Order: sequence, then C-alpha cells, then structure tokens
Amino acid sequence: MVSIEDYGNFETAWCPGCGNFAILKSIKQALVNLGRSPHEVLVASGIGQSSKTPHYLNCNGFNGLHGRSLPPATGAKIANHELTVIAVTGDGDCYGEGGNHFLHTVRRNPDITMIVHDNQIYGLTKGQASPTSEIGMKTKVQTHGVFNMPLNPLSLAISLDCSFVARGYAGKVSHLTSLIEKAIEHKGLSLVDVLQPCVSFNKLNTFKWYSERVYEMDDAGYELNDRVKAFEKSMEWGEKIPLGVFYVNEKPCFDDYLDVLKSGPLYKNPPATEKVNELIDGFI
Ligand SMILES: Cc1ncc(C[n+]2csc(CCOP(=O)(O)OP(=O)(O)O)c2C)c(N)n1
Ligand code: SF4
Ligand SMILES: [Mg+2]
Repeated sequence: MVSIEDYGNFETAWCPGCGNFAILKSIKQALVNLGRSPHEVLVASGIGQSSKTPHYLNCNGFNGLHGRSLPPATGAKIANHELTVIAVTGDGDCYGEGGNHFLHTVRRNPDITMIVHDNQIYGLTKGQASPTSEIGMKTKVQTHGVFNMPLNPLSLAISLDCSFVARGYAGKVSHLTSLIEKAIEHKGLSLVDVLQPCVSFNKLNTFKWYSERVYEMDDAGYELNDRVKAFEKSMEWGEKIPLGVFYVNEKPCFDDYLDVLKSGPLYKNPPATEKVNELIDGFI
C-alpha cells in the first residue's frame, strides 16, 4: 500500500509559512488517496519557487525551462501514457512566460493535470508583478502600482474549452486535496489554479485576505458542462471568491487520437533503428 512517506520528506528552500507547503502536502495526499505509487507518477515543472516542487517529491521529476512545464509533460505522457503526469507551475511561469504553451496545450487536451501555484507575484525573483497581480499593487518594480489588467486564468481556460477547470486555496488542504484527486482522475487536461499566499513578497493577497473572501462551492449551481454559466461564475472575484470545480467537458484527449498508443506505451516499442539509419543515409 502507498503511504505519504513514500513520497519523501525533503528540506526545502521555501520561506517558513509559504503557501507552497500546503500544496505539496495536498499533491502527496491526493496521490496516496488514489493509490498511485511514486514510480507511476511524473511531476514536470518550469522555473520559480513553485517549480521547485519536483525536487521535493520522491517520484519521477523534470525541472526544465521557465514557462515550459507543459511541453515535457505532454511528451512524457505520449511516451508512456500509463504514467500519471502532473505539471506544476506558477502564475508567472504558466500564464506569463509560458502563456503560449498554456493556450495550445488546452487546445491539444493531453491527459495531464496542471497545478498552478497562483501567488499573484513572481516569488523566486523577489516580488515583481505577475500576470495575475491586482491593479494598484505596488512592488519594487511597479513603484506606482500595477496598471496592467490582471489575467483571469479560469475565464481564459473556460473560454478555450479546457476539459476540467477548478480553483483551490492553500489555506484549505483537504478541499484542495479532493480537487487534485478529481483533476488527476479526469481524462483530459485539468487545470487547478491554487490561490497560494507568498508571505515574503505579496503583502496584499495574504492568508488573511484570502481567508476572508474564499468560499467552497458545494455545488456550482449549474450543470458543470455549461460553458456560459461556468464562464460567468469564473468572473466572480472580489468580496467573494469561489473555490471548487467550475467546468468539466468530457471529450476525446490528445492520447486518444494517437493510434500508435493502442498497442501499448510507446516506450515499450523496439526502436526501428534500420529506418532511422535509412533516413540518415538519405542525407549522405
Ligand atoms: C526566460 C526567462 N525569463 C525570466 C526568468 C527569470 N525568472 C525566473 S522565475 C521567474 C518568475 C517566477 O514566477 P512564478 O512563475 O509566479 O513562480 P513563483 O516563484 O512565484 O512560484 C522569472 C521572471 C527566467 N528564469 N527565464
Ligand atoms: S518567496 Fe514567496 S512564494 Fe517563494 S518561498 Fe518565499 S513565501 Fe513562498
Ligand atoms: Mg508566482
């Protein structure tokens, strides 16, 4: 039987009190609840405090370039579609630097789970505004306050027909754990945007700020495949911030279109070296 200890207990470089600890705990707990052993799981990331997560999990991991958690996660899923693949990323990494990958991965719909540590700031580089920073928030760079419109990740994902869209909060570990479980079980691309206080650099969106506003939706109040209603719900932000599953659209995923995967995971196919040699010889 899998236990939480199997996923290890590593020393981290995160600040004491950071919301990242709760997300790490929720990921481990969700994997254990689903009975996934470390060798059956891959966690891929880009660059950022959030993207250090693969270093703190005893399972397969890939820590790549800034904004690029999704391409290796997609590639790994295709190479071995029996793996549970999770892309861990940040609001800067996913919605800023990696924004283009995000858009097109939603369109491609591979069967992977995205967990975005959304602290509304660039944590690793010490507190510049990110795509989700609030208007007016002052930082050492945005000295007069942020004036770019914040991006709403949930609305964006729903408008693109992302297969599963949810929001969690690092201050509610058991709720977040159940969202991550649902996201992993969902077949297709699942986005879990997690409100994650950065206690060192985001002095606006603190644990207190979020805790006063967030509420759990027991039931969204509409059919979860109703894209228009889900879009409307995703725009609720301010005095009240909903948490839970906003949108689910069961549809074929990228892996389903690849006939070559029907005979088993790609990595088990013997390499066709003679064909590769033929191809190389064609250039000589
Ligand atoms: C191409 C590139 N541009 C910029 C950077 C510098 N950089 C590293 S992490 C980061 C922001 C990370 O923010 P986020 O993804 O929100 O992660 P957090 O640290 O907040 O978890 C930036 C701008 C980089 N490493 N590579
Ligand atoms: S800088 Fe912010 S996001 Fe990074 S570890 Fe510290 S508290 Fe967490
Ligand atoms: Mg961030």
